[in-house]
Amino acid sequence: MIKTIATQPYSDQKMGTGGLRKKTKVVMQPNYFENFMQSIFNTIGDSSGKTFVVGGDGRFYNAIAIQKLIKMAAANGVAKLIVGQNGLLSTPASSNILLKNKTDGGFVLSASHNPGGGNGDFGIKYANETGGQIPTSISDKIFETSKQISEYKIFDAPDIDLSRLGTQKLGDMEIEVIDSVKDYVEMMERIFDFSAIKKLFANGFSMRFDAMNAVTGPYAIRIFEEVLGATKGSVVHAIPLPDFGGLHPDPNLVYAKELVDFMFSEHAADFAAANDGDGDRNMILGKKFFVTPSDSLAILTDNFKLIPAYKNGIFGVGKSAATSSAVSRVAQAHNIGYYEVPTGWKYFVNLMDSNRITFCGEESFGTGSSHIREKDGIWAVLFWLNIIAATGKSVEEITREHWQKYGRSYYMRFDFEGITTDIADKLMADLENKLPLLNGKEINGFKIANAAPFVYNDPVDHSTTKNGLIITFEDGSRIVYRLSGTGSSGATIRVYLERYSKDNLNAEPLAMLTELLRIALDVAEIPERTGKHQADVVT
Ligand code: VG1
Ligand code: CO
Repeated sequence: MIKTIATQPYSDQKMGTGGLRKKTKVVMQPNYFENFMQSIFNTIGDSSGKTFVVGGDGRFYNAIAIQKLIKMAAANGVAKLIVGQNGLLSTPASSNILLKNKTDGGFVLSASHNPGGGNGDFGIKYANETGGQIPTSISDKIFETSKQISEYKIFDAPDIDLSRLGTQKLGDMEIEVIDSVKDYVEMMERIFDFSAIKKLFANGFSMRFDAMNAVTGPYAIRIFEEVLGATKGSVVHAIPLPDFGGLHPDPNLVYAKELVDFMFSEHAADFAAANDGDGDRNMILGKKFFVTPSDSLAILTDNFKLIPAYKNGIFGVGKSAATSSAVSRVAQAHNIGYYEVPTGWKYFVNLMDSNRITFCGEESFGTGSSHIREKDGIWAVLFWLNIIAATGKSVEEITREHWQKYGRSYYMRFDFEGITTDIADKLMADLENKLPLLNGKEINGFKIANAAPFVYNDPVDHSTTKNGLIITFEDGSRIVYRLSGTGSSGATIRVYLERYSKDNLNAEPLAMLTELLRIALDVAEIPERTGKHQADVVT
């Protein structure tokens, strides 16, 4: 019943910032998905006795890919798969199940915040026994294997019924279909003060949660409406759809526009949040108020004592280099560890495993803690609700008080999308060569203190990663340049700007950053080289 199928290698199965991400049409090419999965199984080596978690965000092609994955796992000698009902598991839920059951790894079929559907994107995130996505050293091996693959193994059997909870068998492999939501809710109940949040809703507090027609709908309905008592209908776009109903499930000011418009209208709720396709990102909004993810990380960290699971102390905090420095001031004030890592959650895993950090976050709407090894959208939302319940303050009050105490890091990100790869690569290479000449220079009143590539030395496995170029000015302002590693066509240049003020707390971010933006574009020659005078997406 195990078939060995001859195949030709593809040359492009290299994982990026968060797994393999491609156009759905690319993944649907003959044997494309099978090649990639077999490359993973070959890299793992002996799978006998091993257990893996399997789920996805429900996007187009999930249903087909998951059946292939199950049959290939059985053919490759895997002992057991734990699968989310109907193939659904959010990325954080998957990490939890992986850790809770001490399994050997997990697969989330998702391209995260990228659009789905036949003309959208598809992806595969692969985590190992740490509960986090594999380090580059392993993904490089998988990539090398994929370039030489000549056959794959698959079990010849009818499809597995994933709607039925409980245990089934495929050959010698056990398949346990589990409730996608239950374990996750139990974990959240252990972390946060659910009774305080219940009281908040019982007293009429209103909330809107936008699941963006992606995986978090069922989690959000269960937690916010059924368990915590938010009004029915508080969760919108709650049914996971294969094409996300045409939405681009990226929770930011641009793509979650409907929610943003609602929160800046007269009918705004007291609090709102959105999550991305696979449930690891979050956006936090108050009434007519937006919290930047960098500020959110700083505010959550500053308030750790209000949360039952963290009240006895936290180890430290990590942020990606591109994220604003707001949290560094909080770390200093609380005298806790502070780490800056390259972009991508996998870089936090060693820091969490070695008890160096408890919280971590990225400017790209990702926040989380060591309760799992992925960022966690609903966790961040519950953290905010818990702070609101404990303090009786609004999102805006909490944020403004934070600025009063620590000053404010004005922060924005500008994305230049759809650039020819060669042009983007050359732009970054030329800019890197130019950096040493910039040191000490003054441009339009901004004096450069340091200009260098960001290089990270992992204190645990001692690996070195170079990602992005950073210009730091004497007043603490920063420009960070990076190429995106999650796109599925062309290149995206990301420009991150930050400027700190101790006492000017109520300015418009763009007004504060206009000069820096001009410098950033000039120095890298972005308009000249890309033909773009404006960013495609500003967040
Ligand atoms: C982007 C973000 C990064 C995030 C990654 C995965 O990567 O900038 O912070 O970790 O997406 O997010 P890039 O390389 O395009 O900048 V998601 O929600 O996969 O899982
Ligand atoms: Co995501």
